[in-house]
Order: sequence, then structure tokens, then C-alpha cells
Amino acid sequence: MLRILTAGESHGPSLTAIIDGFPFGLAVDFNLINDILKRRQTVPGRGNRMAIEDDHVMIESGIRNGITIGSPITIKIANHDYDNWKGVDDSVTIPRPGHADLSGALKYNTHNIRNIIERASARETAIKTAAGALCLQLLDKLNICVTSEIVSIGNVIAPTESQMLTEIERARSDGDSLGGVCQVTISGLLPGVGSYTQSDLKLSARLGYAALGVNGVKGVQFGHAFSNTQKTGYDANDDIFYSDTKQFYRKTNYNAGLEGGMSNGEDIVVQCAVKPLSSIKRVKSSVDLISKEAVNSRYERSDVCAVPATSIVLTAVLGIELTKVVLEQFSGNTMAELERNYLSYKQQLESF
Ligand code: EPS
Repeated sequence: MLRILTAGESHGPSLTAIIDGFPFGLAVDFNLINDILKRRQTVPGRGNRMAIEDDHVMIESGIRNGITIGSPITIKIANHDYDNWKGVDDSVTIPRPGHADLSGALKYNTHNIRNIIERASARETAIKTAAGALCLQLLDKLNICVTSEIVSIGNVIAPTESQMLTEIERARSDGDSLGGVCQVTISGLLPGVGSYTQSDLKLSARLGYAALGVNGVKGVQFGHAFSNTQKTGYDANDDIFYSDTKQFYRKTNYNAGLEGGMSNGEDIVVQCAVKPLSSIKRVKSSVDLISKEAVNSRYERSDVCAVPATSIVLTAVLGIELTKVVLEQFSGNTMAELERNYLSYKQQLESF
């Protein structure tokens, strides 16, 4: 069983993840991990924090001579901004509308919202992305590929990328933020992964849960699930075909690669709605936690548009969840054992 826990505050010394249950024998490409971290950091829409950081993964356990050894893997990313926060009075008493600030302060009975902001921050997604980059390498060994793209930013729909960038810069100068939709595609996964037998074993449920765990993700649909509701069952479902080379296949993908909570062999398409971030310079109404008086909201440094960064995070996070499902279904103490089990299932499908 693969289990991953992260720890670390946005302005603490570092972020940590412990990845437990990862098979023995994966030769890790650290450049690939650092590349995805760099992309998460440098895509459009980012705020000033990203200019301070230079995210690189450090390995503290579980990988020897570049190869996973079956024991818990500990990875870390340093927060360079930590040095700038030492000794600073960081007390915050005005909650930002739409953020974790108010609910978190009430939950923990604290009047200093900084105690909430530090962990609620999307900074945590850096270490999640690094852990996911490891899982993506495991999936790659099984010829499973996870990619992402941006569908829309605000009202601008791809592929008008330059218009998207203009919109982001407009929001930046307006002191506002923008949301959007990103799409993750999982290709190469064999049919029958996941299960219809219990709701918590459904691959669709697992991927939805994982996506909704990412900061700012407020909605998930598989393919065009919402607009498909305007079709009839005849038009919203995919005809089944067979050929000697492809075996069973479909010419359309209305079900977005998922039927009965299982993969069906087509691309799995996950669309995620990313909210316009709640840290904005434009003033909204808030209430001071101590005086209880109406005040203007306060601005906390943030991104202008998290959609491009979130699309990278989502490949990693869905990669983690899919790796968990794959390991549950095919198991393996070692990569060789996992690859053997997966191949054996593939051969079973081929001789169906
Ligand atoms: C982020 C780090 C954060 C923010 C941003 C993403 O750093 P700081 O709070 O020091 O500016 O830039 O976080 C948010 C958008 C948020 O809502 O918390 C990161 O590393 O991705």
C-alpha cells in the first residue's frame, strides 16, 4: 500500500513528504523531478514568492545510489523565504474572504490567522508535486502517461494563449485574480483498473477525490460530463468496436475513459475548475477577529492566476492516486514484480 504524508509551512525551513510503500528498484531520474518543480514555479500567473524560491528535491531516505530500496522515501524542498521571515511580527487578524482564514481560526480557536495561512498555503503543492513526479516515473515504466493542458482562463478559451496571458496581466494590474479550467489526460492505462464493486474502489471516485484535494480546485468533471447531461443516452455513450490490432475500442470518448468506475482503455480525461484565488488587492469586506469591527480585507502576497501551476500539480496528484490504485490492484515489492504482474494482466486481456 502506498501512503504519502506531507508536512511543512509556507514560511518554515522546508517542506517534507514521506512516501511509504513505494516499490524497490526504480532508478529515479532527479532531473525529471526538478523539471516538473521548475515548471510549477515558472508558469504564467505566479506571484513574487516564486522569484525567491528555487525548488529542488533533496532525498533523505529510501533511495540509495539513485534507486528506490522499498523503505520509506523522505523528500524535502527548502523554503528560501524562511530567512526573510525570521523574527518578523507576522500576526494577522483580518480574514481574507474565500480563504481558509476564518474557518481555520474558528476551528483552532486562534486569533492569529498566520497559524492557519502557513499550512493552508498552496506552497504545500511543491512537495506534493515532487512526490507525484516520482509516481509518474513508476507509471511510465508501465507505459501510462499523465499530461495536462489549460482549457480556459477566465472567459478566454484555449488555444488563444496570448489572450490568456493578456487576461492574466490585466487581472494583475486590476489587483484581482482569475480562475479557469485545466484538463489532465491519463493515457495508456489498461481497461479494468479500479472497481465497480465498492464506491471507494472506483477509479473515478479516487481521481475525483485526489483532484479536489488540490488547493483552489472547486469542481471536477470527467470529459464533458456536465454538458453531456443535455444529450440523450444514445448520444452520450460510446459505441464499442473491435479490431485485431486494437482489440475492443471506441471511436468517441464521451465517458472520458471511465465506465462503471473502471478504466475502459480509452484516455481518461479529468477537467478541474480552479477558483479565482481569494488573495486579491481589490478591497472586499471583512471583520477583524479581535475588535469584531467591519474592516477592509487585507492583501496577502499571492498568485494572480493559479490555473497553469495547478495543471502541473494535478498531473502529479492524479499520478499519485493512480499509482496507489495500480499498486493495490497489481502489487509488487519490486518494480520488476509490479511490471511482471501488470504485463501478465495485459497478456490476459490480449488472449480474451
Ligand atoms: C505558493 C507559495 C505561496 C503563494 C502561493 C503559492 O507563497 P507566499 O504565501 O509566501 O507568497 O505564492 O500560495 C497561494 C496562492 C495561496 O493561496 O496560498 C507556491 O509555492 O505555490
